[in-house]
Amino acid sequence: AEPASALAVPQTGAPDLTLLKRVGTVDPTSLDDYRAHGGYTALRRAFALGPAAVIREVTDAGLVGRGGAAFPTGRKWQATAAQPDHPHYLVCNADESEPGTFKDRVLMEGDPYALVEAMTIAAYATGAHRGYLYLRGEYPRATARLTHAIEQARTRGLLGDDVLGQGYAFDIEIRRGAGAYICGEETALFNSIEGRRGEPRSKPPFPVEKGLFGKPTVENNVETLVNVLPILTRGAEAYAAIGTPASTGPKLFCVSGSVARPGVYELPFGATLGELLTLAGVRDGLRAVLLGGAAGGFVRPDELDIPLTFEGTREAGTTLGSGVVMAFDDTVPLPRLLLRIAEFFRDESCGQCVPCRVGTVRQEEALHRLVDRTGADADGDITLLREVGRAMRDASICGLGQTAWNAVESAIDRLGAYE
Ligand code: L3W
Ligand code: SF4
Repeated sequence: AEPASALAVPQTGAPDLTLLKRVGTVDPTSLDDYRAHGGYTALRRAFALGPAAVIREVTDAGLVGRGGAAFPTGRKWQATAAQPDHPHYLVCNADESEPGTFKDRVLMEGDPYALVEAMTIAAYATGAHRGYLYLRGEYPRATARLTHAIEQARTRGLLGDDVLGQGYAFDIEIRRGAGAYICGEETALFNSIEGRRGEPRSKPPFPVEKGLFGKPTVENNVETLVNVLPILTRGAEAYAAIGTPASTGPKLFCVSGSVARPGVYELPFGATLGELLTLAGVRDGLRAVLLGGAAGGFVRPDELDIPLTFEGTREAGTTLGSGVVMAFDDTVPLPRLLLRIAEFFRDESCGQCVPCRVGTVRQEEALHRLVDRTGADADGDITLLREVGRAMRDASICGLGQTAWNAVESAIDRLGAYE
């Protein structure tokens, strides 16, 4: 049986601009059914427009990356397309591993052909003829669905040497992760595909210039790519009318924890945290909400009017990340929760750079003392946490170390976790 993991909340007036519109409706194993639900109209439009105009549409739509960093997708595509070095590669980051994130799984399991079509458009726009889909190893159903969809698309001339009879060659290879969170970092992911240790590389150079196999590479998250379909079928202007000027379009939110109806919710950017939690049925006694996952930060119950946009969360001193909203009521022991987050980062650190390798251990030790109350000096441990956190943020090579102290810091400063 299918898990009840997708709760589509269509936006008023723009049902054909939603990302989840086919999830739960279309047969995910049938290419014919995908086409009957509007599939492959976006690719046809892309071929009619040509690569430069496709990039312009994506740029005008204001699409930014949905993996957490919100980098403008059109700029990334343009930079890759302009590289004289060849071949160009497309990599779809489906190594969804941020604690509390499960939106890409819902898209891949429920509407796999949408990702195949979107990857084909991204590759066409950026001059790539080979795409890699790096899929989280713990997602067997998504792997089976995408494997089947890719095979069917190949059989029907939608992948291969002559896509849709347009003389354009493109194919997709699936690579499965093996359980390491760090392989979701784009350059560690490239190393993993290349058969090396999954360790991040120093940036710059950015992947658009030197990525997979040292070649120009466009790397996008699953949700980012799926957004390209409504942009092309409805046009940049209609798409950009959704949300706010700085955060355009629809967004998927992963709601879990102390709520009656956990699941993936789709809302236009700009809805408030409180509106989303009301939809999910927030329980009495709400103590805190973790926004953006383990790499994000906590907010208080009196801050539920924060708008769910990149700029709104930034102004509120927190982050939207990849759309994680985890609610905790007052039965959850906060110090233990923080210790669990610290254990996660210590476990997942690749160990390549000292601030993160040592800092995540020191952070966990201090949080242990605070939980067990074995430390002689709680204030001293909090001072130590701040110093270690600053070193990790300032001196770590990649986002894992740079964000490993975010949640703990916000719990101390916003929630008074150890008062
Ligand atoms: C060309 C430049 N490209 C930046 C590219 C860069 C990358 C993207 C974002 O992710 C987030 C963090 C957490 N020319 C460029 C350029 N780029 N400058 O833009 O880059 P960056 O470095 O800002 O971020 P990042 O390292 O890619 C950090 C989130 O990731 N995170 C975990 C996420 C987990 C999931 C999941 O499970 N699905 O997404 C942990 O840190 O929110 O904001 O492509 O190459 N000048
Ligand atoms: Fe590895 Fe952590 Fe350094 Fe990133 S910050 S490269 S995960 S040790």
